[in-house]
Amino acid sequence: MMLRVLANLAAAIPVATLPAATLLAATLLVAAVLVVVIQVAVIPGPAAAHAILMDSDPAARSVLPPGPVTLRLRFNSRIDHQRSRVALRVADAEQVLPIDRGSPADTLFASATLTPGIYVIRWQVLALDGHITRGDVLVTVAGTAPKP
Ligand SMILES: [Cu+2]
Repeated sequence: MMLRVLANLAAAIPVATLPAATLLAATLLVAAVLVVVIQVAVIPGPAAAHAILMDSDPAARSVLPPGPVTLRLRFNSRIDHQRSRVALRVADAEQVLPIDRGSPADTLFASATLTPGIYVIRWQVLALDGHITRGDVLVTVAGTAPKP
């Protein structure tokens, strides 16, 4: 992103306004190249800065009673809520849950009403480094469903 900004700045300078602009453009190009070199040198591996699930509520493999529940998934980094997804899988049916708009930068909140069964909370998030990660949180809802 920084590189693109610098490159656009360099490209936007008209060649006719030489020579100060040339010097500036050259400086910006050198800076842009340096940014790339530094980025390549600093990034330790493909897993850097991916969003990793830190904890969830309900916790993985927990057993909870039926009824309304607020799901909370907290990650190690900020995530793009618009391009992230939480779905609930039960008995081969998948339901995408709306993500609460007020969710903090590193957390997804979503609400659901659960009846007894084995659920997979399937999350997919876009971290700010542009990488998508996904995972499952398995929970069991035990007990008798409330009578309608
Ligand atoms: Cu990443």
